[in-house]
Amino acid sequence: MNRMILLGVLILSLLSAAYKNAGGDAGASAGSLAGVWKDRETGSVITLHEDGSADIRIKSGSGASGELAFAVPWKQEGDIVVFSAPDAPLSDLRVETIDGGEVLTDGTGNFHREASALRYDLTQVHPVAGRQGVCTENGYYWVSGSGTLVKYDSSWNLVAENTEPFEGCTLEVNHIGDIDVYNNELYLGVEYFMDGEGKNIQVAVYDGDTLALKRVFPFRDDTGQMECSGIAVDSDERTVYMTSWIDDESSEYLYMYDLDTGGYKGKLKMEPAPKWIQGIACFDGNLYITSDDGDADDNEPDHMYRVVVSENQETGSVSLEKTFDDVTRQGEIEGLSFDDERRQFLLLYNRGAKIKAGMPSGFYEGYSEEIHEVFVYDMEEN
Ligand SMILES: [Ca+2]
Ligand SMILES: [Ca+2]
Repeated sequence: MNRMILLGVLILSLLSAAYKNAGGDAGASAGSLAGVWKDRETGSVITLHEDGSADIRIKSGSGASGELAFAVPWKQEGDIVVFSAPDAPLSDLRVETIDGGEVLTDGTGNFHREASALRYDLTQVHPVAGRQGVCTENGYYWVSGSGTLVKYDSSWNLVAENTEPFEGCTLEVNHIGDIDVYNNELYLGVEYFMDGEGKNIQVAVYDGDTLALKRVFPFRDDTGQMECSGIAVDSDERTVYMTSWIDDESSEYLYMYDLDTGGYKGKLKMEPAPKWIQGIACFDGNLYITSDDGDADDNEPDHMYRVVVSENQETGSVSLEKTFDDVTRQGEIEGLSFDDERRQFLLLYNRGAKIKAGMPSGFYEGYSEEIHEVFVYDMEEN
């Protein structure tokens, strides 16, 4: 109880210092209030998850007293957000609409939904041969399956294929996740994946034309990484980032390797960390992560999050970037890529198969096979 009273006093004092802002977030959409809400004055963040749980992180404006974090259940009743814990200090938060935007407010402080700087307009859908990842460079596209690599030209005609991509790997591996490309070399996180867990995780580099293995980064078994679902090259920071799909503490981190030497650089903590991560990409200095956090059984959409990395590469601030309520049928979100030249965003999405422990297991009604598609979005500044 003392902790809750202390929190209540702290929150009231923080909120009373928050400014009133008449401008709403134009990017906010109607419907569920789930998402990341931020008080721009203090940096305090309330994350309302669609499963009914909420993470609340209260920061002081000056940074003097640091940060408090707690979790409570929440639900939406009309324009009021109700936290189920009866003595939760934020139990009377309301939702107001200001200039078309939504603002969570207790009357003194305003939490704005973190809107994306980009707008994504779906323009094309291409069936592809692979259920894991996608990347693009110089007008070419590459797609990974769990154990295959294919290359397409700018019109999505197949131009190369490797059905034995693990040939030449010295560690036992059987799985590829999302992939990336840099200077016509493909970057893969390869691993031995079984029953939802990975081992022998390693960065493997492939030729962008022949799709043959060229080299691997030195193997490290002491990083704490339990699985590799995706990989991204940040050429400015000379860093290769790896994600983990497993829902445990190890997947709250991004694992970093030196692009030039292949050496392990350490891990970066995501705050708050998305769950069931399937892919990662770097664009305009930020990282973007796809998360299979919507249950296809209940027709829930999956999401993409933006990660702003701190200067020392120790933490990343996470906010909701896009809700994929525009795909053909809800299923399993996978890899992603940004095409800087064409200002396009590419998303690999699977539909039709029921997924158990990360593996296809039977089909939904009307499907006799799993369908893999790349959704292409034109990007505009918001
Ligand atoms: Ca995957
Ligand atoms: Ca899903």
